[in-house]
Amino acid sequence: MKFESEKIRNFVVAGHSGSGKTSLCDLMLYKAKAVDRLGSVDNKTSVSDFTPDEQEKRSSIYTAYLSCEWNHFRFFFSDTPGYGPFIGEVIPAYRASGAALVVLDGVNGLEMGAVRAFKLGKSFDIPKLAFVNRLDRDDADYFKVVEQLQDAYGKNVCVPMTLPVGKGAKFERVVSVLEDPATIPDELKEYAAHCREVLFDTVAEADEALMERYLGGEQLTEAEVMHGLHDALKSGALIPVFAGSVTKDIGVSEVMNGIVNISQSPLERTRVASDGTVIRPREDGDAAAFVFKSVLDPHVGQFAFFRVLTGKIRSNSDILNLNNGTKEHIGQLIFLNGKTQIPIEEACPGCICGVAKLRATKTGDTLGESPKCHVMSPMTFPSPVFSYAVSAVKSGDEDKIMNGLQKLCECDPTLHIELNKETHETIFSGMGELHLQIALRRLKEIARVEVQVSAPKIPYREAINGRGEGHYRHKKQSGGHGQFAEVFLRIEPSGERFEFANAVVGGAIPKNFIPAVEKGVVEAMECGPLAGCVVENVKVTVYDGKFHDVDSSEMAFKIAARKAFREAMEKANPVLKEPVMSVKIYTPAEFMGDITGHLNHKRGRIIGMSAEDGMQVLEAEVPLAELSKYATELRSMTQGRGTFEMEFARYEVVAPNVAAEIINKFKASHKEEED
Ligand SMILES: Nc1nc2c(ncn2[C@@H]2O[C@H](COP(=O)(O)OP(=O)(O)OP(=O)(O)O)[C@@H](O)[C@H]2O)c(=O)[nH]1
Ligand SMILES: [Mg+2]
Repeated sequence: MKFESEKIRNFVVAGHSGSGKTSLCDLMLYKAKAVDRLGSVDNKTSVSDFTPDEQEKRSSIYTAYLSCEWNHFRFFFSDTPGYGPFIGEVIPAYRASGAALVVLDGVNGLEMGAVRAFKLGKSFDIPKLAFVNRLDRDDADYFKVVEQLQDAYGKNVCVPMTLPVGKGAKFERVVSVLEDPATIPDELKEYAAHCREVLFDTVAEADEALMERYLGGEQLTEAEVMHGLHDALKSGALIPVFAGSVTKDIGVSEVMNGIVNISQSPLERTRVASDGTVIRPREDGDAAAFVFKSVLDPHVGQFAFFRVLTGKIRSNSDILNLNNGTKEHIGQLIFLNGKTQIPIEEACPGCICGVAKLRATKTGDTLGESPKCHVMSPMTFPSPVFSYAVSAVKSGDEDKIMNGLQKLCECDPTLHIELNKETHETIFSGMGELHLQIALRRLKEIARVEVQVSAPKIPYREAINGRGEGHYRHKKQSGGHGQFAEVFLRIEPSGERFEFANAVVGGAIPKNFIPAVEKGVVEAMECGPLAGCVVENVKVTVYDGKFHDVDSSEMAFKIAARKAFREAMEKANPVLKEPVMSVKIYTPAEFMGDITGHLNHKRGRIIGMSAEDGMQVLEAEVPLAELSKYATELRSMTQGRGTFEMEFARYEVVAPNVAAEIINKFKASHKEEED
């Protein structure tokens, strides 16, 4: 099978969960005869939602890469999950695509998932098309959804290309606003004429010569209109809106034709490499491709998926990984239809294809036929908002778990794994509870290990508000080899994490033991006196001591310093500090009251409010300790429509009443351990 870039259309299907993206993709495959039988989400036969997890939930979890031929054009498209926490699957699909087809529910209209889909389209600078689906339902209202879109993205930008004839159960077909007005039902004539006028205005505005003819009353040819719409779509001046029902197979051919007729070919899509060079795709010349995704196949191992940017990549050829200089061998190239792999000989710009067993290639790398090819910038992903502390059920499985989790993180950049040095826990983070649970189920499949999870400990820290002095004489001189060391030190608050000064005069502590004193202090700082947390922001000055010619040792000075530091800490008004996060919450306006009230209970500070694409954006600072279940809480507070981002802001002193609770809890659990 060979492809021609001019005849490729490459798009991502995105939108809110439940709007019908997967059903639409199954129908497109069926209509294009890429499959013999129409797949169905409800019957668990979808080509796109093929994993057991997706079939069980009847909802997409992973992006499925699909392909079919329509009107002699090759479509490479992807069906993305609408559920917010699976954003790590959606971003790579956008990066690989040349346009976004945003699916909306004709009843619920412009929901959070659709807003996000448009926003991603804007940030990846790709044309956006809208398909208003589920218009067969009685309470659906196409015109209301169009109005919502126009309010959010511009009245003359979101223009209907097709209109529904009949409503609800009587919805029977769509008409194109560009077709002969005589064939448009009377009740739609005026609306269609208005849409046509806006479209013609848009087309004419882009071209002075056309504008002159248009204003002079001349008819524009169909080719001129299509060309103009194509340019307007490309520049973002137009978001064409289509009406339909996947269940009834109404309006879908019109969307597919629209994609063929007015969206870009991959040869038109220039990209900027990380060194600023503009890449203009061509079918000849040195080939380059961007690896946007890795998939773990239990049988084959790692599979790399790439989008060809320029030139042709062939099966059984060599290529360079431009990020690390490794020579890679491309074995059998394939493209996908869900889980079905279709072998191909060569791939041209716009193709989305995959290859197994690359040696040293990760997601975000660029492959190139020559070292002169340019490296593309990697993708950026939102930071995780939900974490588990994970540990092995069976001791000895720790390495297997770590390896397995690392592989999962390579496949999904919104998953993170790290060993927290302060709490000594392995922290597995992602975009929500369900996201992590699904990943842990995958871990069980690939590594055959069981893990247990708990809420991560908060890495509190301890600091001081005042100054303090400490002294300790360590002496064990009865029987055997004796031990002796004495240390006097003082501590004070510091802007640095840790400062150490030696103010000992006259050799009260010989110079060679000073490093041991510092080591003793550093060890003591690992476990503060209040709640056993790491101590920071202290300056320690050792100013006096005593030693013994025979019995003093490094060990003895370490012990003395440790104890002296602890005494000084207790006198220096120690305080507990906690990590505070900057939080950005996106929500429909109706939930703002509940969200702010809830944040107040969480010791949160509201920093600001604004509006973005029809959503309210609330910025706040909230202690991490209050956010451990926020991803889940926000979902339930907003019926799944609110999302949030967070990042570390700073450590702040914990209010005394809250600190007392934490300290008491620590002391109680410590006592239990000692008992
Ligand atoms: N009435 C009606 N139902 C539809 C239509 N299209 C899809 N559905 C149903 O809507 C439900 C959700 O459809 P999906 O295709 O799974 O939706 P999705 O957008 O892929 O959802 P996520 O994968 O969760 O993001 C299924 O039960 C479909 O049968 C339609 O045109 N009309
Ligand atoms: Mg789906």
